[in-house]
Amino acid sequence: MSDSFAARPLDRGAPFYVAGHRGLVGSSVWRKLESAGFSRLLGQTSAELDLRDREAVFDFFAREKPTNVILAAAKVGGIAANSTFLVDFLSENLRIQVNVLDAALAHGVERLLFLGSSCIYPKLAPQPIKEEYLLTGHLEPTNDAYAIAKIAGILHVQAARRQHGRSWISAMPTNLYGPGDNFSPRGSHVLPALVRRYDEAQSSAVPLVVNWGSGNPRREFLHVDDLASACLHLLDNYDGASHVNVGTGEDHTIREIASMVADEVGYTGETRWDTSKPDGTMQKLLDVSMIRELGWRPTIGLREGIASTVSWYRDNIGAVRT
Ligand code: GFB
Repeated sequence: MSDSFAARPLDRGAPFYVAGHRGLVGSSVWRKLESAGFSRLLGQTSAELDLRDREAVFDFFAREKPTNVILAAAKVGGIAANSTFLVDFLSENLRIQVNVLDAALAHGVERLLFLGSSCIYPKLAPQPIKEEYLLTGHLEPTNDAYAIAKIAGILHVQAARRQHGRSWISAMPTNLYGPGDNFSPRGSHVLPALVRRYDEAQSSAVPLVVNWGSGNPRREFLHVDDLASACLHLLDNYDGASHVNVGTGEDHTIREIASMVADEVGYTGETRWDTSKPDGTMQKLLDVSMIRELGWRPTIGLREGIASTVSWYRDNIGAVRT
């Protein structure tokens, strides 16, 4: 790729802002950076800094002068939330991104990583999906508003590279899960929803569980701690214009995922599928050759990841986001 340069490993002593450090992704990134020896991590809760407030964001960057940034703050949710709160997903994500990226540009941030999502790709993209398939077809309607905001973020980062020579990059993770996820029945993604539903059914001896859709769509799941390690790997090793897919390269039907979760929680009752609920896209498996060539691959297997998520959920049942 012509606009791709060898990156130098980040300075572990430079101020590093993790936007969204309390979320699923940001908290994992924070733990990863701490364990990798970063000594000046900056984080703000949404009560301390509302990223939709442009003036407040500029004041924060002027005061703290971060050298490096990971933009993990976003309004996120599963298929129901995405297809219901379209304006919120479009508007809030655009405002957060534009404010953080503009402030980072104005205040000289050197390395920045923007996080997107695999839903940026066309609904009917050939599988596995290569980075270059972006903007080659229509989006999946259940998450088009969110996807358009994320696509704008990718373009914003590329524009900062082209117009201002910034060494900023973007990563596109596949479906994520792990400790600290949102387990709310209406707002969550499928994996935490299944963990909660099957765990509740098992503990109350409910004989029937009803999941959404047909169970036939295929999804690729990446543990959030693997994503965090990929983010640091990319910042240390990659400085190119193309966004980079981050996934495992393997997918499963939702039916298979449900069965793995049921096994893990010890549920032995019946499962049915409510086909009045949307399936969403039938497959979005990422082509992960690019990140593999950059020397990264995931280390947490799906069964192991589901087991640790179930155990985290059970330990934190009183405090999970509902
Ligand atoms: O994880 P999920 O909400 O998001 O749903 P997407 C994945 C699949 O699981 C769909 C099925 O086919 C759902 O119908 N499913 C079954 C369930 N039971 C449930 C349940 O109880 N809750 C949920 N949520 N799903 C999202 C996008 O799409 O993926 C976002 O809306 C984002 O924009 C995210 O990109 C990664 O994979 O369909």
